[in-house]
Amino acid sequence: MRKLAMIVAGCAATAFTAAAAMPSLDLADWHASFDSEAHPGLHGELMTHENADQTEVTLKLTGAPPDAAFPWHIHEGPCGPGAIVGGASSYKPITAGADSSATAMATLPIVLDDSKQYHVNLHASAAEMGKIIGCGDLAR
Ligand SMILES: [Cu+2]
Repeated sequence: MRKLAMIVAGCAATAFTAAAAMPSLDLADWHASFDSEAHPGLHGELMTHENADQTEVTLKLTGAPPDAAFPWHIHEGPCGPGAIVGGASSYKPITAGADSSATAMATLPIVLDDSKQYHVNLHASAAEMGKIIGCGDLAR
């Protein structure tokens, strides 16, 4: 069992690396960017990468308040209300370092539907989930 798990993990890592290195435009991948009125100077960039039946999501922030932690998700629909995509437990809050930058990754157990709209949002804090401080529509 242990050997099998290592082989599977190795294949996944290899496939991800090989695909990430490709310079071509991959229509399966989505991206989004946003700024924050609540935190002037805060900028977010989101990229997705489809990997078999999963979606690897990377969110990068610059200009964030140092040590701030923001819950974030991809939601269905354009910026506004919408269900969380891939389950809330797939996402861990993104935490800024002393240099005001942050990177978070999430692995969603699904692939995004080309016929749907999605957005990424940044919540003010775990205690203020209803306050959205940044939002960007996903585009391909
Ligand atoms: Cu959210």
